[in-house]
Amino acid sequence: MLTISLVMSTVRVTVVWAQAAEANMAAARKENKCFIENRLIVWCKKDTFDKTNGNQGEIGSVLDPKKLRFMHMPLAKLWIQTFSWSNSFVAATALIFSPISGLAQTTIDPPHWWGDLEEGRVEVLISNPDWADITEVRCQDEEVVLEGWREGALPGHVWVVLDVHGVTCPREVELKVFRNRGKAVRVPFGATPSLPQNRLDAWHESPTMYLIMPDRFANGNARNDDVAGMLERGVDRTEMYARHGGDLQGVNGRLDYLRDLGVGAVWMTPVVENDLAKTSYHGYACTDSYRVDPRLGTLEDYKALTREAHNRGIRIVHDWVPNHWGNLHRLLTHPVDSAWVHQWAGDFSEAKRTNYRSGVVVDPHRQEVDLAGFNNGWFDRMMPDMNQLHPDLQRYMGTNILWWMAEVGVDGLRIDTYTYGQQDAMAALTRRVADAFPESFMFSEAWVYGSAKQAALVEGSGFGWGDVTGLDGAVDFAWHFAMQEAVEQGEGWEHGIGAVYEVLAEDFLYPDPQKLVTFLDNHDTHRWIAEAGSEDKALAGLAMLLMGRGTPCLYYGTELGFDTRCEPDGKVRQDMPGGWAEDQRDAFTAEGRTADEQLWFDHIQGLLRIRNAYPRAFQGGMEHFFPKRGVYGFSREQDDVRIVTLVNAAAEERGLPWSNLAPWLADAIAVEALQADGTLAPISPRNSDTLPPWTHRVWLIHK
Ligand SMILES: [Ca+2]
Ligand SMILES: [Ca+2]
Repeated sequence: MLTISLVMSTVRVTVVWAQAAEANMAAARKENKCFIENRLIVWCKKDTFDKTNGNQGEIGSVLDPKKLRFMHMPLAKLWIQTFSWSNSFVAATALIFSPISGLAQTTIDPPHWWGDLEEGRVEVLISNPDWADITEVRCQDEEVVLEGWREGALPGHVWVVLDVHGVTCPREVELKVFRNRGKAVRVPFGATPSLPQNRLDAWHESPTMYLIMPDRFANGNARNDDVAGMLERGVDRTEMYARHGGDLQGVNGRLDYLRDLGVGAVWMTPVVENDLAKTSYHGYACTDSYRVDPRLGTLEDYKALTREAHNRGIRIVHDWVPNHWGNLHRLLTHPVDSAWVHQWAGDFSEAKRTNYRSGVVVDPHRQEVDLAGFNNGWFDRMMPDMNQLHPDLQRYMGTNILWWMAEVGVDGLRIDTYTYGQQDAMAALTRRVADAFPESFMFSEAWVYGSAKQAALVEGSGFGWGDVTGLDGAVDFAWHFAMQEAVEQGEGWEHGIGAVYEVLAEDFLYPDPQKLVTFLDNHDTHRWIAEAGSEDKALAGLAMLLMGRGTPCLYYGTELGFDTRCEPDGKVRQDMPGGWAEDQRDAFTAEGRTADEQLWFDHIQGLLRIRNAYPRAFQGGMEHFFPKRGVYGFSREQDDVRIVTLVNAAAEERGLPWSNLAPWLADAIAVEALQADGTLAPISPRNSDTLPPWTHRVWLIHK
């Protein structure tokens, strides 16, 4: 009897300790302080989180690794271990009182698949932290064939390969997961014969893209502003790093505004779940790869937005982040395999951070330690660096992005921090996407210096990874930096406006330079109007962006004259006036805009009206002349119309370089010039005409 009591006490103490450990873990999770070390999630007791930018700060001591072995162990497994410590009668008695087992949620990634996507073959990952003892997986169905299964490297995961190519009608089947104890658990899985008809035609045009941070654009559904169960609750529009309540429904409700402006594609910062305790409104710290963040809406909201956009001829670009996840991603808090994340010894420190030097990926003289530091370092302390070379992870990521494309019908992918992923693995991943959805438009974000480094990633360039990535284009940082130089230095041979010319002269590097995504600003830079430094410079830059070569991308709010500096980045992610019911005015309507806002709106709308009236001119080539005494110009052509853009980057009034303009005007029967209010007016260009400093002209030459 005494023995039994002693064992009972041991069990009780173990239970209490395990519950305390679980509570510690929950507390640490709440405080958003953890990272992965070896096979374990290491929860930190304290750190000095810098509230101003949310990125910096040293993490303090970690919990005793010996205890972590138990902390990481699912409680159900701890109970099983308890069996071996005591006699089965006592343990069985204790189990009766156990309220814990079986509470964890089961997930299946992806939850469904299509018979005609990758020939209907898919590998799914079924996970439940309580399942440390999976013995078998079965699927008894005539049309869905289970080809094989295997356990994950760490407990509570099982990979299952399914073949659904023979599915004749949409169906939901049950995958049965057997465990050591208890009955089989049924996990539903959906299969459909063919992909949904939710796509536009192949992406051949060069639409004007419009970048939106959905949390900051418009609040279409106040009911999702505060979602129970999320670590960050509620909204605070006075705090730049808090959530503001904008959502997918808000974007959906402003599609007519975007169409009226002339936008042809919407790229939103990531819409997947970002469940961190703070500062995850931006979407780049994914915590569930298969879920729309509930603060932004539901999967149905995302599909409805895409459908409505397509109805207006507007394409949707999905922002994909394969380089890093949020540290609280559900497959990191319940890890599949320790090798999925690049491990660094000790606590997080600056040594663990990536060196951000993108050029090393193509540098023939690089030291390997720099490449490893770049590739494997963490983008941020809350963003563990993912090891895309791991075959399981690479397949998981590829399947995941195909699922989004198929399910939602998105038209394109913007791939975040593309160079930071391991290059061979990233090329394999994007090649897989290009093979499955060849009609889509896929471009990398690669903050590199120089056109050649950009081109090394674009399919068809013939060097670097340019034969295998499947990428249509890249974000054009080379042009972006040259434009900064132009407004800073003005007239110049190789600098200033000369730098813009030199960048464009290197377009021979790309199979189709029109597919480079040009931009003046985005959510990580100063807003263009602030960067340009004067209204004239900013207007000229916008004309060069929207009339120039490439697929231009506007950052939301530029059309209203937003002019903040990225000091820090929260300041360039402000709310659109009128996006919230409580706003005093609605700048989405002409009546709600100030006169100054209307000036910017008219300018951009006028340019886009020309772009949309002559779409083939902007899909094709460009002719330009190198700057003459600070005056630069280029032309685009469609049938009997030539569209000429001129800018004087010099600090003084300059004449027109007539020997360059004469060939463009030789066959002109009429010329119109774009006015400040967005309308066109007839003009008669003359040799004696001059351009004041930093003014621009857009001419329509009818021939
Ligand atoms: Ca909302
Ligand atoms: Ca990386």
